[in-house]
Amino acid sequence: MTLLEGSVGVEDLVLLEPLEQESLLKNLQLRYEKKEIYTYIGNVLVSVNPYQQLPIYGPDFIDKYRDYTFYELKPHIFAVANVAYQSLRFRDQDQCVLITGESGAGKTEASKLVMSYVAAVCGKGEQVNSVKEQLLQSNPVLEAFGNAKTIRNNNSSRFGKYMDIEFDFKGSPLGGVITNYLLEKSRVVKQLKGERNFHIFYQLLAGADAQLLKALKLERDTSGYAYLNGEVSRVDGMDDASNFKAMQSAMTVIGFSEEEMRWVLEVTALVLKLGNVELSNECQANGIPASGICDERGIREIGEIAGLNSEELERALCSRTMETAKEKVVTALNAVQAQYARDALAKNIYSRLFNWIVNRINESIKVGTGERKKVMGVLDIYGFEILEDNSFEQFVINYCNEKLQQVFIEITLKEEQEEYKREGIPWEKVDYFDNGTICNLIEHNQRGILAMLDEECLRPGVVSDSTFLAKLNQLYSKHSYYESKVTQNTQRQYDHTMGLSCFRICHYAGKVTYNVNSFIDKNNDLLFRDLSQAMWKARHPLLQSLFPEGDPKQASRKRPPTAGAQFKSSVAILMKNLYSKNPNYIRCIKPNEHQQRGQFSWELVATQAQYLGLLENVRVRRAGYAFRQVYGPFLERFRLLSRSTWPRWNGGDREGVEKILGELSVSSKEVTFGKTKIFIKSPKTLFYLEEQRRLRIQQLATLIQKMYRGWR
Ligand code: AD9
Ligand code: MG
Repeated sequence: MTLLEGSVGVEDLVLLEPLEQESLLKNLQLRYEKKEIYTYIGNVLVSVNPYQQLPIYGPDFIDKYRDYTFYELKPHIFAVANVAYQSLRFRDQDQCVLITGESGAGKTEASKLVMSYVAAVCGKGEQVNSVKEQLLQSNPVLEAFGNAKTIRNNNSSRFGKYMDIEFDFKGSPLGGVITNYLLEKSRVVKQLKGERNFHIFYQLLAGADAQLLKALKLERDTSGYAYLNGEVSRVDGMDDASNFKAMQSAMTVIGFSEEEMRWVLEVTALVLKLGNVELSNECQANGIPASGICDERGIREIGEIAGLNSEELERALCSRTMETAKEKVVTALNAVQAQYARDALAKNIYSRLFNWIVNRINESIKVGTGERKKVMGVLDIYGFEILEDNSFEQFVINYCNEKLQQVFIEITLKEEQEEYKREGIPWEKVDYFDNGTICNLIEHNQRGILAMLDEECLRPGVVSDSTFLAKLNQLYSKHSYYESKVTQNTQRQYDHTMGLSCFRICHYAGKVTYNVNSFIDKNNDLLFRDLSQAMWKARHPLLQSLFPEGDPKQASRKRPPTAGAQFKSSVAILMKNLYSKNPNYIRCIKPNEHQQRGQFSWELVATQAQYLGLLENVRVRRAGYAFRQVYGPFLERFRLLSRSTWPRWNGGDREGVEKILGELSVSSKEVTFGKTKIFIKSPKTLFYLEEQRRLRIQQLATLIQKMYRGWR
């Protein structure tokens, strides 16, 4: 097929002619201009963010997609959701829907569309509807606390999310489990120019009535809060007050009690108020500057909300206790150190509150262990990030994306080849980039960057970000995917743009330069014991429960795992989970940097298409086959199309399939017979078969009607 001017391009990139980056982008652009935002690569869905509401998600579309097979209708996210759900139900295969793409590409919207489609087609009844509502209503709650306006996306998810939805044998939802990954907690205390803090703070101030604000000791005006940098308080098209109401009613649906909801808002208010606690070098302890609190009222109010003695809180913020085997030594912190401690406390309270909310939702949607379940996982995780200044957060986010790419490569590409091998079908080798070496560079148990970082964090003596970097530079001086200012080997150009405190990783998606500043600190993620102990003493039940390590009886001397180690192990669990399921891919693309409808920036899409490996994906698909199925079910479905196999067939499955395709004169170039499966090259052939089947069913129905009338 060629791309005709004025047409909407090809619906499946496998049919593209000629196949190259240019034609692939042209096809996406052509379709985007015609508001056709979805395109297939075989069973992978490419989705380009329309930045406008399209009339393609209503009940009419749900009905359409539930009744047809994958290739019969236009490419659509509902078709992917439908295949996943139907395979879960009728083939007894656990599914996962992997949604990837960069910030603002449409992952979260896609995940909500998948969830709402599945909710619309799965089961009925009061009990089932209540489970569905709980699952769907988890979104507004998590978005309020975990999303924020960034430069790239007005509703950017600042955490990764994986949700398993569990079904019974009839395909009705029973409940689910949400796993969250690494909330960007640094946002609580500081935001970039043009960005906001998490939505909930603005929602609370705009949406709470006067009585609630008074009870929480808050003022409505956002400009009075140091943690809401004041520069942007409103987002175009976003109604914080009504979102607050929606969030509250979502919490009620999920099953949060009135009391729990009050606790959550109190802890949120507490974080805001903590930001306004000004610390200055007002006292002098033995001639050394020591910090003190300027605004006594603020700290008193925090004490009242938290059920804490405010003097004790002040002491915890302004000093640090070092315990040795023999004695306790209390040192006064200077203002800078105390501000650091205050911010660390705010970040910790907020991120622990977020985890508590996720756990509380999980408690409500949890399914009993006795039942046999089928599972559909939906992954909406932060996309690959290349910012101007990349730190520890970008490092772990990009590591996660590197792993997801590995899953994609291994499953889609390697599996594809291996299946042909297993089925005894000739295979033309397609070269693809295997990113295993990059994953190893980061995660190798002894020699990986994360292991080096942990080693440095735990090593006694003077450690710093620069000793960590020096270690990396020494270890990876010859590594093909590692670069730094001092490891320029003979093949590489000396790079003047890279700072001395930086290292660079050549990720599958592009080169990213990371600044090591604060890597040690962020990986350690330690909160002074004085603060956790003070929080544990709070009479506020929720706040207290967030700091179990503050309990002097419980406090173990054992160091908690580092942030990097925790992330690595949760990624490993995620990967294991994904490998055990049948994957369905949605690759989201962001068409422009301005969140504008109708704009298609060629350069921007080209970069994404390249690192999503779209062309490579099409090549593999095209060298291969768009459709394959085990002979038995295929014969069962199309048996009625041949006189030899209908109404009865006593031969083998493969022979039956041969008979059908022979009788329909399907070209031998179009199909290949594997050991256990039939392989069909183009979606068109499959579509032709489906069409023939439909006509035949109509014909049979008319026949039966006639016979029935005859009998009467
Ligand atoms: V981030 O990595 O969390 O920053 P996402 O999740 O990839 O990012 P998101 O789904 O939040 O992006 O989409 C960004 C915005 O694009 C949404 O707020 C919508 O305004 C818009 N969008 C995305 N998908 C669609 C769609 N299918 N229809 C209409 C859409 N608008
Ligand atoms: Mg998102």
